[in-house]
This record gives sequence, C-alpha cells and structure tokens, in this order.
Amino acid sequence: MRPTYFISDLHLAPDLPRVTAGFLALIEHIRGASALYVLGDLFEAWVGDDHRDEYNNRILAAFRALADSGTRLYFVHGNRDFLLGQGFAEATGGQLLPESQVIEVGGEKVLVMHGDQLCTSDEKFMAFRAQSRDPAWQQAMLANPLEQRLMIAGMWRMQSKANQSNKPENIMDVAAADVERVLRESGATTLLHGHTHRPQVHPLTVGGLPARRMVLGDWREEAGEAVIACADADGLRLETWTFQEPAPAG
Ligand SMILES: [Mn+2]
Repeated sequence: MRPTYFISDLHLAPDLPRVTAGFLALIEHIRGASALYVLGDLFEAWVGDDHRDEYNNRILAAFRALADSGTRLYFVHGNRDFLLGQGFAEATGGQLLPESQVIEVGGEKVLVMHGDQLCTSDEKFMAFRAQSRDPAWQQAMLANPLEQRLMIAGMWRMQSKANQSNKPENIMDVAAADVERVLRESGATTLLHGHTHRPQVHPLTVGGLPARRMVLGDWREEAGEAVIACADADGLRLETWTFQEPAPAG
C-alpha cells in the first residue's frame, strides 16, 4: 500500500529559505505516494491565482511534478491562504476540498480540516473567518489590482509579525464541544487538523466509543522540523519531517 501524507501550516514565504527547501525536499521524498493532503496555511499569504512570481512558480512546479508522479493532491484552505482558487488547483494538478471532508485512509474514516473553524471561543477570529470566506468579499478582494492586493497582504504580514500571531500561545485552541460535534456529525473516528500549532494525538470518547484528534505541526525556520502525518498499511500516525540543512545559496 502506497502511503498517504498530510501536511499543514507551512506558511511558505520567500524569506523562509529553510522551510521552503524542507518543503521541496519532502515533495521529492514522497514522489509516487498515493496522495498528499495539504490541510491549510500552505502559504503565509495568497493574494490570488494570478500572482505567479518566481517563488510561487517554483512551488507550483514542485506540486505539478508530484501529481505527474501519480500522487493525488488535495488542498484545504487555511485562514491565510483562503484565496487559493481553481487556477491554483489546476496549475498543481490537484484539487480543492471543502472546508471539512471525511476520507477513508489507513483502514479508518478520518475527518480532515484546517481546524480554525473549531476555535469558536475566539470571537474576533471567527468574525474575520466569516468575512474572509464570504464569496462576495473574496470577489471584491480579487477585483483589486495585483499590486494593491500584494500591499494589503504585506500589511497583514506586518501586523501578524508585530503581534506574533503565529505563536501557539497566541492561537486559541479548539473548543472541545465543537470537536465532539464534528466527529459525531461526520461519523469519523479520527479528526485530523492543523492550525493550532500544537501537534499531538488526543484520545477521546465520542458517543461512548473511542475516537481521537490528531494535530499536525507548523513549519518554522528555526525549528528545522515539522510534525506531519502518514497513513499506510500500519494505519495513520504522526511523524517528524526534519529539514536541518541550510538552504542552498541563491
Ligand atoms: Mn491557520
């Protein structure tokens, strides 16, 4: 059985050479895998599928090469790359998924999502989420010239850096009641998500039956490793992907 991989929260950006190199190395490493699920926040920012600079083209080409090796590619939106569209999916040879989806992998039903929709205690964030997922708001945003969208994304990034909103202590954790609800509603036994930057496996009991919540890790330049997930004949588990090597010059 060819393995299936899950990653999230890479927050890819041109000024993160080590994370970028680590991502490209992983894509190379998993060539020929059954599938790769990217569960949101692949990019630190995505301003529209028409933003095809050298950096983005390199990322898209890597995905395309993976798809061409026979690996199915699936993307879930995060709270930073909510503007990933059909043009992106087509360029990669992959497919955009709805914000939550039950898949059959490693012999079990797994509910996959970014996970930000479970952080319901953060009202300010939930309001932003509702706005940024609104098709009319997205359309208005995408109607701005690319230059202007890049400026807006730059402002978001500066704000994010200023309040260090990528740090786990600054990201609200998921609400237990919502975790239980989505597991019940989906009929899945495992919930797999990212977003919180708190990689771990949490055993749960839902409706009197054993269940679990698996959380993927974020990728950070200083850390040089990230928690991903892999599913094969032995089941679904978290794994650590290391990318210690410094990025090649240039
Ligand atoms: Mn996120």
